[in-house]
Amino acid sequence: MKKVKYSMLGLLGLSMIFIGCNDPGKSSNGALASSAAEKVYIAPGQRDSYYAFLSGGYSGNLTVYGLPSGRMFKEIPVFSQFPTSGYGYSEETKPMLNTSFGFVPWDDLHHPDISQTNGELDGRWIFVNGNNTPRIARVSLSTFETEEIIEIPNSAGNHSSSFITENTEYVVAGTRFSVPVPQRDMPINEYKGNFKGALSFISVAPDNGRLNLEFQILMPGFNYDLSRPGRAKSHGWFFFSTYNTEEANSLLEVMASQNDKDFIAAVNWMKIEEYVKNGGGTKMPANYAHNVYDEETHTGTSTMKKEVITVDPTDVPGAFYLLPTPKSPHGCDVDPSGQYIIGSGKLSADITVHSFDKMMAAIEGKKFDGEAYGIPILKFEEVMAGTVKSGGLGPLHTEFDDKGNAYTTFFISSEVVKWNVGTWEVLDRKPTYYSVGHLMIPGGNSRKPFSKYLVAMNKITKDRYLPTGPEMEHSAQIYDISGDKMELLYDFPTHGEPHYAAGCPAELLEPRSKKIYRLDENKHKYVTSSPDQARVERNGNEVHVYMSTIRSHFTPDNIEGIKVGDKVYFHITNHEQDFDVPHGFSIIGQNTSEILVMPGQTKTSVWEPKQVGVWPFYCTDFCSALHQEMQGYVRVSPA
Ligand code: CUK
Ligand code: CUA
Repeated sequence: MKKVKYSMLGLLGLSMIFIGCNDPGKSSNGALASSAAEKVYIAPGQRDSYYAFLSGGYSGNLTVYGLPSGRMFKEIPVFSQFPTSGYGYSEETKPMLNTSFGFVPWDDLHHPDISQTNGELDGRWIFVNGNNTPRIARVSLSTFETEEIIEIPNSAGNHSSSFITENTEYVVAGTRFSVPVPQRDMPINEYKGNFKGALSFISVAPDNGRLNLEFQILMPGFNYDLSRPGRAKSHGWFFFSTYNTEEANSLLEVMASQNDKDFIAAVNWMKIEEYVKNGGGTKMPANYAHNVYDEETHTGTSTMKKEVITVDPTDVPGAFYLLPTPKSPHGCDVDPSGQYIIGSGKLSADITVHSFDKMMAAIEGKKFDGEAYGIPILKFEEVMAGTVKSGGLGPLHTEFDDKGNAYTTFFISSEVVKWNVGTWEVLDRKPTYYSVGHLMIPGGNSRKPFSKYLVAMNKITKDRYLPTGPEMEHSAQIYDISGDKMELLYDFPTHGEPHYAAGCPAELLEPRSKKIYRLDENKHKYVTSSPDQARVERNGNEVHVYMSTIRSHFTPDNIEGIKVGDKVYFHITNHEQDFDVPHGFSIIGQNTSEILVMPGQTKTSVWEPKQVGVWPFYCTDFCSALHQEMQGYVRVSPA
């Protein structure tokens, strides 16, 4: 492969010039005609027409917004401990953060993807990835709670994740870093040829969404950046962008002298699935946690898995090909028809589009340009469908509308460029403020986009809001894309770093998202089904308090017989059966967090009293006019 000199620093420097670039005729901040205000204004009592789920990046959480208002409705904790609800603190949710490395109460969440049926959003679940300690989570879109987390062995920097196949057969996770597989003590500079890049296929049970790591493909030691499923005509394939195909163990070298082209890896997962079903692949020891939150018992459990099936690409001929793609492609996107695979070389000005039909013909005609570790490299000219001469710099990510257009973000030139899929003609461009990463059109990553709004998620905020010390929240922007030209409507701050987002029409989630847990179906081990079952039980040093709550009382509310050195478990069952009436619980000196208990639910908080005395507890959520009366005492006697 040819080496070209590339000055990355020079390119990045350009961003400073482009930041703040003006659209002629608009004011310098991109603000618009007054009609923009009407388009995002949701009058009191009215509702938004779309849900948007933004990743929270290093917050570890997923945030829920309304479009077009940009109002934040909820923060769903996934890879974090979250005092607002007690997630990761309560006994029921602590197991969710278990890993083979122990309790890891943080991660870096990048890419949400909503479940699909026949390539269209079905709104059952949303899947997200944890980058740092590789994990995939499934969040319910009826409870808006994290229901399952599976750790991914043999992976590191779980970045080309968590994208799903057209019928949610699999949620797919690709490793960013290649690593020794299995992990072992070896010299880092022996990376080349020895490290492997694991691509993981995790099946999703159609009825309840339960995850199972079915197989891992051990690819050459590249970095696997992003991925997308084939859809419609390309259903059965999955595409992964790669960089560092040099297999350098220090990427400084890659920046200075980089391959002219890296690859998009095309993987025929249906072929591999069949191969594995017929007994193919190698069983390999691997330790990884599988954490499930059960809705009936309201309790999470963690199990350690011991084994994974790995697949060597050379063992499944016809299932793996490499499509040369210029300049370290970052984004890898597939259009709604499944015909075009878009690779955005982030150090490039142009966008490369591959054709699925051409790819199949090139495979048929064996139009190869060598191979890498036994995987055929297809000839660039044979698979390329076209190039978008964008005039921008640093293309990253692309989404689609329902009219045959694509929208690509440009990080360096800070803009969104709209172009036609098929003619590759640029139709419109609008600045972003500033340095945009991903963008999201509801359904824009499916067969059926809803082409009303586009949300751009920016990496730099600078002067957009009132300053808040040395750092500001990231910023998203809403564009109206219903007309020929995009129109910037609104800025809103996000929480954490919004890498990517998924959105859907509001009616897809209603009314199932208005959830009440039924008390008579509560199968929690420590449920208090009626107030007369409330009690205190001692078992050695362990004390179990079975407590019920209803406006505006805890039962029991005077607890005696507790001693210093005891471990007190407060199992609190919320007897409310009305929508939106949680009760909270907190006790003095608690070194975990308050917990919030939903109607019909049981949650457990642990308290280890250290001091003799009579100590109060109270409800933390203002629940009625008598909320302030919702309190009690625990008497703690000497050990
Ligand atoms: S990444 Cu952040 S801008 Cu993790 Cu999808 Cu490209
Ligand atoms: Cu219950 Cu306040």
